[in-house]
Order: sequence, then structure tokens, then C-alpha cells
Amino acid sequence: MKSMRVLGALASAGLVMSLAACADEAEAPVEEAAGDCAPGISVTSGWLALPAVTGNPAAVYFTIANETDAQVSIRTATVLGAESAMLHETAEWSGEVDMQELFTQPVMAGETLEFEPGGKHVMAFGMGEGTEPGGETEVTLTFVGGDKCSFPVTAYPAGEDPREAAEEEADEG
Ligand SMILES: [Cu+2]
Repeated sequence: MKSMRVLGALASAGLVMSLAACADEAEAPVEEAAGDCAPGISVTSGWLALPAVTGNPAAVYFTIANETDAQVSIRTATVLGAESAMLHETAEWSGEVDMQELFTQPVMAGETLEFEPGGKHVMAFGMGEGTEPGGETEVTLTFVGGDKCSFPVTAYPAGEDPREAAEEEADEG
């Protein structure tokens, strides 16, 4: 009986040590999340470009992949902390570069679609003051038919493109 008690004490000492290790790991940066979406639909590389002028709209970019065998269509987007959000596309419309609202955005079966600067994006109006560079918020896409897909986005200052930073790192390495 006595030796059992000693073993028990050793085991709880070990438990305390492993709990401490877990606490350290919890502070490590979170890996890029794939988003909480319907099976076969995933969103990666979500980021938010803050406006150069406070009060102007922010833009959200991401990559969406449809690995199902059916087309899906994004109908609306919401951004946590924004008063409203809209699906937009920057393009040349009758000779002028401008943004227009996308009423639905199809993603074909097997397609990977980029929302990126100079193209498709989610425009977020009336972002609260709480969103600063390095901050995180959540974007939810709603599809025709009612499926939803939520994913985190990290905020970057105006003019900074995290994809360029990633490319430079890849070149150096
Ligand atoms: Cu826009």
C-alpha cells in the first residue's frame, strides 16, 4: 500500500508538469485555420486590409476552394465588428476601373477562387475602432441554399499585402 501512495504522488507531480507544458503551447501562434464550412468547402489565407483613412471601408481577401462535385454560390458576407458588408469586384466597367457589387459569386465544382486586391473582395463598412493591425475578426459567407462558412481574418495596415511578405520570405529562404 505504501509504495502505491508514492507512485500516486509521482504521477500527480508528472501531471502538474504536463499541464505547465500545455499552458506554454497555448501561447504559440495559431496555425492558419481552414474555416468552419460545409464539407468540401474551405477558406484559407483570410486577411483584412484596413483603410488608409479611418472611417473608410476595409477590404477582406481570402481563398475559397470547392472540392465538392456541385457548384456553390456565395450570396452574402458579414464581417464581425462591421456595420455592414458587401461582395465587391474591382474591374474595368465601361472603360473605368471601379468597384461593383456582386449579387452572387459562383464557385464551380473543383474550383479554387481567389479574392484578392484588384479583384473580388468583401467590403466592410463601419468597422469599429477595435480593429487594429494584427487584430483578428471573423467573416461569415452565406451561400445560396443557406449554408454558411466562417473563417478568421487578421488585419493588416493599408498598403501592406501579407502575400508579398510571404513571397519575399520564400525568396530569401
Ligand atoms: Cu469594394
